[in-house]
Amino acid sequence: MYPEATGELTNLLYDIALAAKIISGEVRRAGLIDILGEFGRTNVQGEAQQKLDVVANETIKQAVGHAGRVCVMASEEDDAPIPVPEGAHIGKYALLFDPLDGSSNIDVNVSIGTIFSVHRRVTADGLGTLEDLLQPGRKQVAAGYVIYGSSTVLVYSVGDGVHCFTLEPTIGEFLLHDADAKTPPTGKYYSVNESNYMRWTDGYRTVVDRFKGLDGDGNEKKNARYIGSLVADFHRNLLTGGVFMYPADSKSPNGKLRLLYEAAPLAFIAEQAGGAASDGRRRILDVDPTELHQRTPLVIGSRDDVGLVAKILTEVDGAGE
Ligand code: FBP
Repeated sequence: MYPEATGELTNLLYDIALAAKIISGEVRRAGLIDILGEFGRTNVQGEAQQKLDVVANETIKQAVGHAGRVCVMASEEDDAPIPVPEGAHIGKYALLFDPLDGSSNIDVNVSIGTIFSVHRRVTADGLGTLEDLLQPGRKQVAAGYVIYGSSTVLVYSVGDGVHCFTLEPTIGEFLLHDADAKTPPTGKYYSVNESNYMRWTDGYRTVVDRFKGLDGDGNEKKNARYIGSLVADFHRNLLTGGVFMYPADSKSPNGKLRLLYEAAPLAFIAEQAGGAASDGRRRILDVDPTELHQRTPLVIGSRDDVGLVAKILTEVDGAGE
């Protein structure tokens, strides 16, 4: 397949899978071990860190940092780039990750997940830098996520389709269950936190009114589904078709979700599955990052649904800058 391949990327994906197995074990026993609730610290996002956020973060840093495939890492839970531990081999990849997505659902046993993005380094050698991390999504060499739900599922792409695995707990291995996942061009679900409706632009209100069949144009109505864990909402829509939105609004003018370790990796997966992802106007994978924890509006899922949202936003809110 890739004659120049060294196996380093494959091994990095194995390192991430190992971390996911450990995190999955912790999540499954969460109610039995002192791992629920707040850790007592606030992260760079201004959010109260959950104990499981910290456990997942440390697990990934340990499993990947010492394994010698990366030159630098970045996490939702760490302000600054994470250097490779002293003495560890310095690899050719940069890893960005959200160690535990869906924090508000951790303590209530609702699906949560881990999201990751891999870039090839752009700096020559030595320890990697911010430059290796601040790359547009189209430059990703791999991306994916893990869902800790009724089963633990790993979904990733290296730019050659989307592959889905389920963790077989009796042997502790991820087994392939879908070699080439595809998302329908349009779907039956829309997913958005409607409690923010009054803060949205007229464009986003028009979109949701349309999906509810309130626009009086007789367009087919969609059904609403919103779990409040990005990975879980994304995964459902990936399989069944549909569109997830986290708009910018009067309180969060750049949206809530993070570009580099939430929107860009999921956009990579969406496009590889035949879907699409935008910030309402631009293709997410073409957004050039300027900050490690920058936020972005996100519209992601079935290609025609994402296209329809962009069309309505342009018609109602104007083409923007
Ligand atoms: P983190 O939990 O990683 O901070 O992610 C943000 C998130 O929980 C997403 O998973 C989810 O889609 C969104 O925030 C929910 O936000 P809200 O509660 O505002 O709808």
